[in-house]
Amino acid sequence: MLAHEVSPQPARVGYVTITLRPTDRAGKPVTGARIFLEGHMSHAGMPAAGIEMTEPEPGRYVGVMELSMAGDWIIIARVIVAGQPEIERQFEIKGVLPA
Ligand SMILES: [Cu+2]
Repeated sequence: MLAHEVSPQPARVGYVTITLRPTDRAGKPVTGARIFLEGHMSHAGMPAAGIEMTEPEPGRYVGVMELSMAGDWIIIARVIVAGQPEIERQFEIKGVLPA
C-alpha cells in the first residue's frame, strides 16, 4: 500500500510537495527504499516530470515535483528495495489549478 499526501491542497501549477508512506503486506513501514516518481498528464505530447524522493525519517519519503500545467496528473511511483522485486504504483493528482 502506498499512502500519499500532496501539498498545497488544492495543488496549483508550480512546485508541489508529495509525501509517501509505503507499507508492506504486513502493514509495516517500508524503510531504506529508493523511490522514483514520474508525473504524467492524461494527454499526449508532454514530457514527464521525474524526481527521486528523499527519506527524511524512516518510512516517510518526500519529493518536490514541478507540475507545469493545470489539469489532471498521474503520478507513477517506482519503489525499489534492495533484494526485492521493484514495485510500481500510481495515484492521481486531479484538478491542478492554474498558478
Ligand atoms: Cu499537459
